[in-house]
Amino acid sequence: MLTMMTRKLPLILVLMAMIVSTVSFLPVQEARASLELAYDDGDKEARTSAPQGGYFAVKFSLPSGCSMANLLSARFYKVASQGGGTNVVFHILGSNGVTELTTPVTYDIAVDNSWNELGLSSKNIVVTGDFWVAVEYLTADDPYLGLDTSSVAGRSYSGTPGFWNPGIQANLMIRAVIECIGAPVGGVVLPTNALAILAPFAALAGLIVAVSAVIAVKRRRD
Ligand SMILES: [Ca+2]
Repeated sequence: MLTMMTRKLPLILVLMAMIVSTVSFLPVQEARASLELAYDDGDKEARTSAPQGGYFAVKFSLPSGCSMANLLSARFYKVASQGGGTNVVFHILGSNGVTELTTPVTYDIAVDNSWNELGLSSKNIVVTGDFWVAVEYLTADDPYLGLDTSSVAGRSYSGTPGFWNPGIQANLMIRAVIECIGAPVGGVVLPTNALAILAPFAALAGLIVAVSAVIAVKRRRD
């Protein structure tokens, strides 16, 4: 009786592992959902603006576990200003802070005291490491950009591409929204439930137990 139970056990474990693997497929897909990269804390203490032809930029790094991503949008927190023109030009730059990853996009920062979001998903921009979101001012001192002075993440720059000044002692309120590409390897830092991350490992553990049990049964027969 005991021997029969032992023989059935590996089959049950294999079935359990298969079920867990199937279930884990859906949460892992969820883990690829969009992720906002931010170095500011979301609360502005001040504002800033650039001269005509000047740039502001934030240098972004992909989170660990994400080696490649689609850039879905760029965000700019506008503080109310009295000026006329609010058009700026967004430049998406590669890790060297110079190479344009897409044709620059002119965008109207229209909404006061709010995040203004430039959709970029149709541009199919793929980033594989650090990248920059730079904003070129067409009008002197307009629009005002939110400034988070609570900390200094060291990600904010002024100047022009290739001549970046890292001396801003605050965080410019420019953000990027990405979507990681490819299956996460060894877990990923995206905000998702723990089951999504642990399920593939649980399935693997189940398989190892099942294989060990089969070997044990075979040895007993020998
Ligand atoms: Ca703040």
